[in-house]
Formats: sequence, C-alpha cells, structure tokens
Amino acid sequence: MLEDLPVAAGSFARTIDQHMRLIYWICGVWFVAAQGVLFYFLWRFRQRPGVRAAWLPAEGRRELAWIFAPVLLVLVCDLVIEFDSARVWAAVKEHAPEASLEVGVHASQFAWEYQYPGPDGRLDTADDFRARQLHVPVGRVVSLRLESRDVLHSIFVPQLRLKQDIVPGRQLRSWFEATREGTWPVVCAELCGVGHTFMQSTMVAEAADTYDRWAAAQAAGGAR
Ligand SMILES: [Cu+2]
Repeated sequence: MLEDLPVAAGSFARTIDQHMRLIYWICGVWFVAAQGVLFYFLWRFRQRPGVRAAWLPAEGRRELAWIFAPVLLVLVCDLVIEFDSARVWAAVKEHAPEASLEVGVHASQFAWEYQYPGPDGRLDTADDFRARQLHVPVGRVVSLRLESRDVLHSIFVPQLRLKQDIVPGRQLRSWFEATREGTWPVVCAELCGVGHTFMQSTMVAEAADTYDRWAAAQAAGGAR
C-alpha cells in the first residue's frame, strides 16, 4: 500500500514517508494482532454441545494482565511515534533553510494565485508579477508566504509532501525544495465552500535555467 504513495519530489518527502511507514507498521501489526486474539478467544471459549460459553470476569491477575500488558505496549509504541514525529516536525517545520526564492500564495474561493518577486528579488515591489501556475526551480529552496482572502484553505502538493493551512488575516510560512522535474497538482485540502473540489492549479518544477527564463519572460510581460 505504501508503495502506492505519489512520487517523492521534495527534499523532506523521504523523512515524512519514513514516519508514515513507522505509523503504518505499528498500527498494522497491532490491528492484525488484536483481531487475531479476538477471533481466537471467540473460538476458544465458544458454546459447544454440553458446554456453555465461558464467562470470564477480569478479576484474576491473569485476566488483568491481558488488559494492562497491551496497554503498556501500546503506550510504548505511542511514545516511539511521538519521538519520531518530533524529529520530523523539527526537520520540516522548525529548521527552514534559507530560501533563494520567495513566492506569495494568494488563496481565495476557489483559486490559487502566485505572486513572484521581479528582478529585484523582493516581494511587494512594483516589478512583482503574478501567475496562475506555481513555477519553481529544482534544487533551490522556495519559501511560500501564504495568505487567504476569505476563508480557511490549505495548500497541498502530494508529491512534495507539502501541506499547510492558510488562515485569513495571517501570513503563514512554508518551504520546500523540489528535487526532481515534473508537473504536479496543487490542491486545496481544507473544505472551503461549494467550489472546493475545483480549487486546483499546477506546480511546474523545472531546471533552474528554464525557471530563470520563464521568470524573466513573465517579469518583462508584467512590466508592460
Ligand atoms: Cu480552498
């Protein structure tokens, strides 16, 4: 099942996939074990001709051990997941590397718009240009400045394992570094109204020089 994950195209995609695998295996093993024990006990203590179904109140030590030993083991597994998720959170959310490109993302019902810095490399200046597709250079760190014009949205690019809520009235940050070229969907992962399903655009991750040419052409067009 985990082999069916979308292609990993972002620098922290593998870190997140490892965490997903850990949760998948811990929960999977527990699910199979719990169902196995349940069905074994159903069969073992069932009613038979001349024998009533067993009634075993959990009062003795042996019965209580069937409750508390798994509880303890589940707690240990939970702590393993917690520690690993703290590692992933620190790598993805707390230690953002310095970005070489900052893109403003404007979410609204029901569209995405991207604001690029012009030749001066800074957002919110006269040479900015806007685009409907998210073009990014492969191998460069991109910082996103996320804003919503109306309601809660969430930017989601499965191939990057990038997902971040966008809250009206706040400027939130997110970052990624595309590690391979490709064209992938950018979707909204927060139910934001009747047109939520159609709130999609595309991301084009391309070689740095191809990106530079695209950005230069856009900036020239935008300065008209
Ligand atoms: Cu939305």
